Amino acid sequence: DPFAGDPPRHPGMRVNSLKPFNAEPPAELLTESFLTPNELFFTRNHLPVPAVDPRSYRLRVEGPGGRALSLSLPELRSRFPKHEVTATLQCAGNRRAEMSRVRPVKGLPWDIGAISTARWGGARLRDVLLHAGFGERRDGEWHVCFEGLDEDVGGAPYGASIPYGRAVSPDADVLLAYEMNGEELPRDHGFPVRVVVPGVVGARSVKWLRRVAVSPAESPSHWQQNDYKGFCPSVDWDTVDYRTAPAIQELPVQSAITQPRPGAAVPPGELAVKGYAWSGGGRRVVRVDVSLDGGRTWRAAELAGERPAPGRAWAWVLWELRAPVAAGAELEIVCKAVDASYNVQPDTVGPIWNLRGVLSNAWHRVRVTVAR
Ligand code: MTE
Ligand code: MO
Repeated sequence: DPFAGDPPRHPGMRVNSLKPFNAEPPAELLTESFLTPNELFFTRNHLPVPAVDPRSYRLRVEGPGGRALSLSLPELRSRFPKHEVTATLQCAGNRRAEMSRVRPVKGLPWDIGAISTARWGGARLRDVLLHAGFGERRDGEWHVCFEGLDEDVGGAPYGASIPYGRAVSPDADVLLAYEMNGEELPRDHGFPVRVVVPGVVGARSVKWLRRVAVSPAESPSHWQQNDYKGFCPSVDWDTVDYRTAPAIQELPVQSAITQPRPGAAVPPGELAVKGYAWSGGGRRVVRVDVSLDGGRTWRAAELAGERPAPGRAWAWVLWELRAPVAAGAELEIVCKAVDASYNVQPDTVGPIWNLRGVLSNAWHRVRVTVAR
């Protein structure tokens, strides 16, 4: 069993697949705290968790125009200043289950919990690349490719890439993280070193990082080339051509209701509706609108979160709306967020449906009854 060496996990996680391990925290726990506790942080593994000996661990950095580095863990920690960033990671497949209700899609049936937030600590990727002699700018199209220590049966590692400009930008805060919420990285989240690319789809934040390579081409990995891309609703598995769509990087604006849960019977009186909202690319969430009547009337929710630097809103906001509800009422609670570019969420799933079930960010709807 290639998964026999996987670490123990929190029994409260909602498991979507055991081998490889894929799990999300229950929705009501997700917004209990601004930072997600490490043991409740959603886990998205494509392969078995590699067993890494931190004493022999080396990170290789290479590519044309720079010198090759081989960094031990103590070297990574001591040669580069530790930088801390609070960032939300979201899987491209978050809320896929809602898409499957329109028409079945291929992928793990994530509910609304394939998103979590942590305070990450590590070396800036920028500092490591500049130390290796790579420049602030590069003419033409360049990418920074990442490889994990986890390999498929054919020996191919998990891999992904980001554009060079994001990797070296001092404002993009891309980290080679060795800490998560003040602790060393847990094994499920990439021990001993992972990439954290704030504002970008989780798939690019490569865990168990073994190699960073500057390259004129995107990562050749399956997960960069033939997955994590969006398509027209009419494209099916007979007609899909992965070369025609760009790899997902920054994600669209997103929000969801974590409380109450669908089908709940809530007491009459004052109802507290809670949830999260987040947008990609560092775009701050400026407003969350909530409706209790299926979208006919709306009120703006109270937002709570950190005060981010402009264009660097890497973390979600948690929101809450309190409203009186009458005994016996049937409510359709709806939320939708607006980001700093006034991007909004689509009202229904149908027009954004895609065969892989990614980028599912329609208005979130939760039906509840108010008890008598
Ligand atoms: N890195 C490696 N090496 N292997 C993986 O399977 N999964 C990716 C990314 N990095 C993955 C990886 C995907 S799709 C996501 S959404 C995030 O890790 C999830 O990070 P988490 O498990 O820490 O939440
Ligand atoms: Mo993902």
